[in-house]
Amino acid sequence: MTSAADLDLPLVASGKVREIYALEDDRLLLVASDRISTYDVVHPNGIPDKGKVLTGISVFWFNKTGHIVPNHYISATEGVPDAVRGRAMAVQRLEMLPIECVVRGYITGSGWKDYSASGSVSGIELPPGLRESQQLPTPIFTPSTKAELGDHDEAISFERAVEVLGDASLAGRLRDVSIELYAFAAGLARERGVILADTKFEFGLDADGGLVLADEALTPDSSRYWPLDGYEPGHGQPSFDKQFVRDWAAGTGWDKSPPAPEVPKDVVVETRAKYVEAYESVTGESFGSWLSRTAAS
Ligand code: Q0Q
Repeated sequence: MTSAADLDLPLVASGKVREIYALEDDRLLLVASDRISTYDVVHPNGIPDKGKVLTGISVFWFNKTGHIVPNHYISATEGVPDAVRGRAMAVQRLEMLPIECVVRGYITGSGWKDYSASGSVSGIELPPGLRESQQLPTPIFTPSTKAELGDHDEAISFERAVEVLGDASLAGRLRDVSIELYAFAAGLARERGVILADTKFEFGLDADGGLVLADEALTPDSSRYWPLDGYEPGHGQPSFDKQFVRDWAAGTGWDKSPPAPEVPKDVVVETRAKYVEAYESVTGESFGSWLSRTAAS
């Protein structure tokens, strides 16, 4: 797979499974790799086409949500090197805000742990008696501060987010826009047989101080997607995309610390198929149409 050196572009930032490079005219190139991580540890071998599926899903949601808030997406072809076509997008460079905007429509994961211990999530009191994976009465905004690479994000209260941003009005707008984006996407996903349980947005400010949706949007890496078919509160739900890898990993005796084991071929094949299924379920379009639209000329 193409690396930073191959692209011959200045590297701006790198994450576990993605990189950002500098393009001309104050644009950036957001590149998604085929790497997969479970329990925050990256496996040595990737899932073919994972980067293209996640980029295609982001582009789908950027194109669907411009009526709610502007976003940084520019193009998946113009200015995108042939070597990363389909798994990269040119985006507007922004001044990124230091808050991860998490919206939860269902109580699961760390939110379930928080609720079980305290009856609340990130300082938001919830009704008693909720069962794991149950849909919340209304989606909740549970921000976190961005961790350094390798650390976990830290859940904070809305009040703390106001302090971190130094601007109560901006914090309120992040909350309102994040909830509106989630509700819109969750409604559309459910029509297509997929539950969007929760998601994480990142925003930046443009040169005029306007709020702009950035990073990836509503992908299986930044969200929990569950199949609607078989959904049952009262226990954890199977991840739409990562369940095969998690189930295999659980059977290997791996202690979830680095290094992660190599994913066997059959699990790679099944997981790729789930990513393609996620693309086609969420967007309503064939994955082949994404490949064709973004193919190098
Ligand atoms: C920017 N990131 C995230 C990241 C490592 C993504 C910088 N439009 C933008 C964006 C975006 N998106 C960023 N900076 C300026 N303008 C996003 C955290 C980090 C790999 C991928 N870092």
